[in-house]
Amino acid sequence: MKRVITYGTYDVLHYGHINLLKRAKALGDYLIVALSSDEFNAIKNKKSYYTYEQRKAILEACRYVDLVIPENDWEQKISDVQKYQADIFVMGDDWEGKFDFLKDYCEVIYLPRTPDVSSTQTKKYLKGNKNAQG
Ligand code: C2G
Repeated sequence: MKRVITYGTYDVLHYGHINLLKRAKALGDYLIVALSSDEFNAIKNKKSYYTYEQRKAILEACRYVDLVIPENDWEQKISDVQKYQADIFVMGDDWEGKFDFLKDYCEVIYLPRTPDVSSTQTKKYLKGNKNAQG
């Protein structure tokens, strides 16, 4: 039973997120997503459109996700890997190298990001349309 863990805000879920989750799940049998809390998003200077509970409900509906846990700070990854017995830590390669300290505890894999899609871009587009509709 190979367990995979990944972290993120996962706001306004899009195919880039799904592409990451799909590949992460394919590396093992069980995928844990540590989902950034609204408070941690503030620390990351990210304002999500959906609340933690809403983002959690959306992720739990995703076929690739087995468990969603809260991500409250930058310091919890080592204890998470130990607590949830993760064999593999996965992130998009915009984080390449940033979490190599976890190599002492599990396999660390950075996967290529899906180009040309982001929650920020989607939100900007929708905002523009709303203004256009007045
Ligand atoms: N991602 C991707 N392709 C995109 C957008 C995102 O592969 N076009 C990946 C990111 O690399 C990340 C995951 O999807 O692995 C979630 O993206 P975000 O919600 O933007 O996560 P982030 O804010 O980078 O949070 O402790 C780690 C942080 O919580 C990571």
